[in-house]
Amino acid sequence: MADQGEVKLLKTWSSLFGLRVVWALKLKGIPYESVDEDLTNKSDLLLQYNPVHTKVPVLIHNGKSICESLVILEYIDETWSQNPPRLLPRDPIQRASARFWAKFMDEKVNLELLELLMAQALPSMWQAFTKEGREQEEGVASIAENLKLLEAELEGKKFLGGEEIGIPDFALGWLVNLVPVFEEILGLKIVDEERHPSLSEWSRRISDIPVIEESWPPRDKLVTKWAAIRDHFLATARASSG
Ligand SMILES: N[C@@H](CCC(=O)N[C@@H](CS)C(=O)NCC(=O)O)C(=O)O
Repeated sequence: MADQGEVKLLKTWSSLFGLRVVWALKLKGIPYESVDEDLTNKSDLLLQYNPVHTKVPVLIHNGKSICESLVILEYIDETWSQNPPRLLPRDPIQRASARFWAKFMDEKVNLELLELLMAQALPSMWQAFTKEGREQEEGVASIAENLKLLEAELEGKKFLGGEEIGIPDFALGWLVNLVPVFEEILGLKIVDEERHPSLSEWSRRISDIPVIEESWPPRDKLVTKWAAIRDHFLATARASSG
């Protein structure tokens, strides 16, 4: 294999956006140095290499930085195009579709799940806090609509990208691990075998990929982290109302 140069990845232990990049690098067999950031005390490296958003992940390749997980995935695919798997299809219409679904994950599925977890908590949504039950039901209904769209898209397909795993699968991949964590904290079911057979099958297929299986953050640690985040926001909202 040609020398891949110096590759460094800034991430955190739990970042779902960081995981996308870890999977791409590992599946393509690209050696890299991993640097875990503390986002409460951002390193000079992070501030220097992602001055616009100061967020992880950041890929640093031969001293140049690439930011935003979906952009990084495309960079990896183009830079190491000889290394399988190909993360974006060759065919322009399929490429467009892969990008469409990756964007859909970020704009709809991922964001709405995070909002559901935080819903009553954000100070701007304090009004909604008093209507906890209905707000939550509305959130769940909206997520269910998006999951229905994904279910239809996945029917009869191995991966969202087609026969091979690709960028939209990476974009949705965290769902396999984090949704059960959110379900546990909120005490409700979001994805189930009966309503989402194709999504459930896809989840198992993703989980069975050794590189993905070995890189999940520990579940207990995730439950503790997300429960604490939610509690923190709820407490802040209560304090600002009182
Ligand atoms: N759209 C970005 C999102 C990245 C992101 O939200 N990263 C979080 C960690 S999961 C972060 O660095 N947050 C720090 C901050 O908001 O200051 C991507 O896809 O890379």
